[in-house]
Amino acid sequence: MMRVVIISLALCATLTNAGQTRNSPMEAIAYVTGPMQADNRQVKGNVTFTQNDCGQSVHVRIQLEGVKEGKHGFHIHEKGDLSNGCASLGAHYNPDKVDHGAPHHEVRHVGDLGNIEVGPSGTIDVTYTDAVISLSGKRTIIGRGVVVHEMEDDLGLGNHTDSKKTGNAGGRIGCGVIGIK
Ligand SMILES: *[C@@H]1O[C@H](CO)[C@@H](O)[C@H](O)[C@H]1NC(C)=O
Ligand SMILES: *[C@@H]1O[C@H](CO)[C@@H](O)[C@H](O)[C@H]1NC(C)=O
Ligand SMILES: [Cu+2]
Ligand SMILES: [Zn+2]
Repeated sequence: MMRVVIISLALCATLTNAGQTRNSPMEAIAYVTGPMQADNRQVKGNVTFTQNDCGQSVHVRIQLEGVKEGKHGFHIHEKGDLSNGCASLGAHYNPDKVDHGAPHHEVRHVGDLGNIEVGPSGTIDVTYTDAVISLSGKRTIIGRGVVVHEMEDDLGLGNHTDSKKTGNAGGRIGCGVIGIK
């Protein structure tokens, strides 16, 4: 764990001039929309990301409406290309080329943020932190995609053939590109 922290600090340091440390938090936002669903719902909202300094955890705030009640896979995907809607955002952001997992697993894609759980209102406003994603350095999520899935992410624990690749979370009901706020 200590080694991971030191490496991410070193990656951040290459971005700033020698001797300087960044002291303003970085903020990013993704405006999220999705295709009209069969039940006439449409996912809409935003996801904001705040990182107080290099190598620190990222605060993620997810505010969405129009989501079907239940659990939905929520990931960072590798591309920021919406030319073919959510489909062109590519696969889960996975620079380490490892198996899909849960946010708290040792082995996970960088983009694996687990599930969001939406109540009967279809709206959600949830905030949590993640220590693996970053808003700066070589493995920044800026310019990549966020995707809300139709189904629950099985966190790599299911027996479907896609479990270790995507969590078998089904189609993409909402998405956006992460930009600097
Ligand atoms: C994000 O979405 C929420 C809920 O729809 C809205 O209240 C808020 O103003 C939005 N924030 C931004 C920066 O667009
Ligand atoms: C595993 O597969 C079996 C048979 O295909 C299925 O009935 C079961 O629900 C699956 N379990 C999980 C956790 O997906
Ligand atoms: Cu996904
Ligand atoms: Zn994944």
